[in-house]
Amino acid sequence: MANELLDNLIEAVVEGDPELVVELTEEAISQGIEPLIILNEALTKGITIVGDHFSTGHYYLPDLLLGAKAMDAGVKKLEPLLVGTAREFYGKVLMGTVQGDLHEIGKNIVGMMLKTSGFEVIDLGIDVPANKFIEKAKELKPDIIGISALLTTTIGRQKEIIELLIEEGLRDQVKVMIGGAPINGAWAEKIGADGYAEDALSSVVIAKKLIGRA
Ligand code: B12
Repeated sequence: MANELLDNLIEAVVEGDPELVVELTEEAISQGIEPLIILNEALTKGITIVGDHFSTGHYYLPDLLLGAKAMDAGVKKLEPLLVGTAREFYGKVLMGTVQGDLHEIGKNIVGMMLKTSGFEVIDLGIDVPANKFIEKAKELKPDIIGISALLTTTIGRQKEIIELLIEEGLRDQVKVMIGGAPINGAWAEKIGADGYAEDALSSVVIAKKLIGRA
């Protein structure tokens, strides 16, 4: 039953149907399925299929948008169940998606999980210029800067931000954690990031490691 429900939820994201996603997410919650299972095994799987359909030319941009809206509707239903369980304060994280990049779902989920786990998260949003990260880092003195990029054409911005931090003499005052679908450990190492994570749960592990609390 649970599996069938999760399969239907995947399908509802693939079909870009926010109302159905909300309905099925509520049903999954009421059946006692763990929110993280709903997130990882249904919503995220659904949006990944949407991306695959786009790369094979079966879906167009409006389909991507619909898929994103559908996923977002489900995530909003899960959010109250995921937040507010932390008992300890770990530190401050400044997050944003780089300039030229409008992808925010993954960043938002990472931010949500960090909050749940006891971090204060300041979200700069999407399409954030490198100098905005620097300006805000000076003003807010975060422990970690989290930089998201989803396009191969925008991941270079992560490098730019790290270079600016060095130029401004801030690099040793803050840890840098990067992420996004095209990001891997080799890229993180190449640009001198302190850490990278491929999903929201490992972001929390890495963030705690970076501040020496893992
Ligand atoms: C939804 C989506 C969109 C939506 C975004 C809506 C929104 N509000 O976010 C819209 C429609 C706007 C969009 C637009 C475009 N998109 Co798009 N999009 C996607 C799609 C289908 C899903 C992305 C997503 O939300 N995934 C779900 C989340 C949960 O996963 P995630 O983002 O990877 O995040 C996880 C990890 O990466 C990590 N993470 C993410 N950020 C961070 C940050 C830190 C600090 C850490 C530690 C971890 C971390 O943790 C997250 C949680 O698990 C992907 C396909 C894919 N497989 O990624 C394409 C995809 C990224 N898009 C793509 C493209 C080409 C585009 C467009 C250029 C299309 C066009 N022709 O206009 C535009 C670009 C717009 C722009 N300037 O940004 C390509 C990129 C190809 C490439 N190699 O560069 C992809 C891969 C699709 C494809 N297969 O071709 N897109």
